[in-house]
Amino acid sequence: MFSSTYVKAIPLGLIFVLCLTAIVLGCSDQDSNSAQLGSVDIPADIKEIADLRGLTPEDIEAAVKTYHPSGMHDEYIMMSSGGHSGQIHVIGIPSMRLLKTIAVFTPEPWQGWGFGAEDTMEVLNQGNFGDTELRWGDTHHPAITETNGEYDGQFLFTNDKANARVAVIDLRDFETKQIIKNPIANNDHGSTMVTPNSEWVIEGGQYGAPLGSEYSSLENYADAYKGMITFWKFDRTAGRLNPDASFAMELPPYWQDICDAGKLASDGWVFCNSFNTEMSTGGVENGNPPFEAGASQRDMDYLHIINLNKAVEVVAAGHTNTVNGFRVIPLETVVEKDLLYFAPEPKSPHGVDVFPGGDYMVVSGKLDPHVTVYSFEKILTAIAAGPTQKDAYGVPILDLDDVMAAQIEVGLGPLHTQFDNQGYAYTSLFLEPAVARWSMGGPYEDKHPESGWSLVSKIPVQYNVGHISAAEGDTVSPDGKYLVSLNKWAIDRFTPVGPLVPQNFQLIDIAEPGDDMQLLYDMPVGFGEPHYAQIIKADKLNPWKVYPEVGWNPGTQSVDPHATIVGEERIVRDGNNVEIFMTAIRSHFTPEQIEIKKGDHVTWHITNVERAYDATHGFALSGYNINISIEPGESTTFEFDAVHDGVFSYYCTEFCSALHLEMTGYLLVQP
Ligand code: K7E
Ligand code: CUA
Repeated sequence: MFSSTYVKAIPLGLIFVLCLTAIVLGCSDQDSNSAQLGSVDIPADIKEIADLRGLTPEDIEAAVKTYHPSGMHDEYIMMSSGGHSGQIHVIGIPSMRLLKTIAVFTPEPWQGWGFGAEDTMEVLNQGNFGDTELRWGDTHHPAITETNGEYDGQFLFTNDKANARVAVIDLRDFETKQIIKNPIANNDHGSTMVTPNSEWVIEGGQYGAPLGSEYSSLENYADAYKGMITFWKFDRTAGRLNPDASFAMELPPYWQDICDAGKLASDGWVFCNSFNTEMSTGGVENGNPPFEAGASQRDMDYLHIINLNKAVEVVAAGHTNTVNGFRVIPLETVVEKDLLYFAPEPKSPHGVDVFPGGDYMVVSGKLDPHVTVYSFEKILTAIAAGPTQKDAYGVPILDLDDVMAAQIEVGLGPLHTQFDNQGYAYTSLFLEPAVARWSMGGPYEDKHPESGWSLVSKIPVQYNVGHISAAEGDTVSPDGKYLVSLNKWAIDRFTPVGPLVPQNFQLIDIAEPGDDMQLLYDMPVGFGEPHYAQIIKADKLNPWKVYPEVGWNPGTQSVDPHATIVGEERIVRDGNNVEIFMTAIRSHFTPEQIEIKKGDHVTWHITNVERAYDATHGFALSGYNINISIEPGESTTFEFDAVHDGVFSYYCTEFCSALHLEMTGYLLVQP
């Protein structure tokens, strides 16, 4: 059952479980008191435990492949979208342990995200819509920064479908540093895929609307409503997206869905699928076809093929309009400058995924049992030959027969595709539900010359899979080994917890070729409904253990001018303004008594002067909605108006030492 390389990779800590496997699998026929695996004695009572729990040999093999004894780290890390939790979840692979939830669009108390700390409030407020403080998001597609098409583990982007926002997370401290509200759109979806060196972060639109949050009647849909794709310029040194160097393209008001960046052979191009090319506007209550019928009438929608490099030139030459202060290439210019081509794709498609070599792209038609593979070489040839068809907006339409490389019948409800290192692609099948493994033909055929483009095998999943994520499975060199099926429905998989049921992440072993995929683990996801996730080799991440210097401001990633060192703690009064310079160290805040007057404006700085790994202090102030996490070395600032008189305790929320309960103080507010 184990390949020899697998056994070599199993550390001694797993021998116990391995022994169990050996017994149940019948690898050993020793007497009932002990058995042998190599030179290791196997306790016989292990078999009894397995029998009692009703575990099969396959179950035990799965346990051996995923069990992590205390202290063992995971080989891979999965960055999962958090769906409408608005956060990112960091999950170890293959143990499927939740390591952290990174607060992004939604306030989160443990990280002190959005409860006073100035740097966190600033980031959340960047994402406001006018005066409305948006305090949640719907994250769909996280993207790790890439160098030459490989994850480099430096930054992570994600989108908020609900409000058309994009966030930047710095993977040195796993904290969100920037939220950008798209100035021309109110929702997005094909986001945040990156170009192979992460110069551009893609934000494709979803539901057509007038650009810039303008009003227009739905009767004007075809003229006044637009699709869009925004390209955010990433400044890696600053660790921020630069809106002034960014731009958008106006697209026909079809509903752009998912996008992927070209790479290698197709570097400089971007691909988005679309639906509702019917331009249905719904209105079932007025006797119109409902959206789900109105938007599915045509047999074909359009794969959008976008020449990004050329678009950048067009922007540099100044051929843009300005919408809400943001540069937009108008649709006429998009057409005139040959920035956009369409290729027909089977109706109401969902995923579009670029092959590791960038030479093919695959689209799944949700309502079609095939995946359709397009050849980029053929696309270029067809463009050069000059397309003869155009859509109503003048966008050239390539002939499907001219650009298609293959169509493979994979099963019902195909959605998203990932890749491995064995020449296989994997497509989620929402309706079956299952994950299909198919062999990639063309230049990938040398891995299995007999198969060509064909379905190889399927593994059922529980249930209704959306995205799938394979280890480095959307890079130029996928790793294979593991695939996670991000299932929407769990139904009977876990102990019932009321009508709202967790999602189910299922880990699948894809190391063996052919029809030998194995389900290893179910992880309940009781925090929003994730969409996409990316799995990065853990050793590519190099996060800080403590902040580099005492007094560090994570907002600026530099020492804060208001950082306080031990011995310089003080309270400074200037009229009604009170400024507090505080330190935190096990097990006291200094100062411990602060007396102010009602009506004072308080600016409060706290520096955690610890240098020990994990010596985080929390800071909670009753009555004022202040709750902060101060990690080792961090300096933080918060401000408030002393609107309540009375006696308020502040205390440390992290059990940091035996005298943690004494890590407290009094804020006395005189009437
Ligand atoms: Cu849910 Cu990529 Cu937004 Cu498919 S998307 S599942
Ligand atoms: Cu610091 Cu408890």
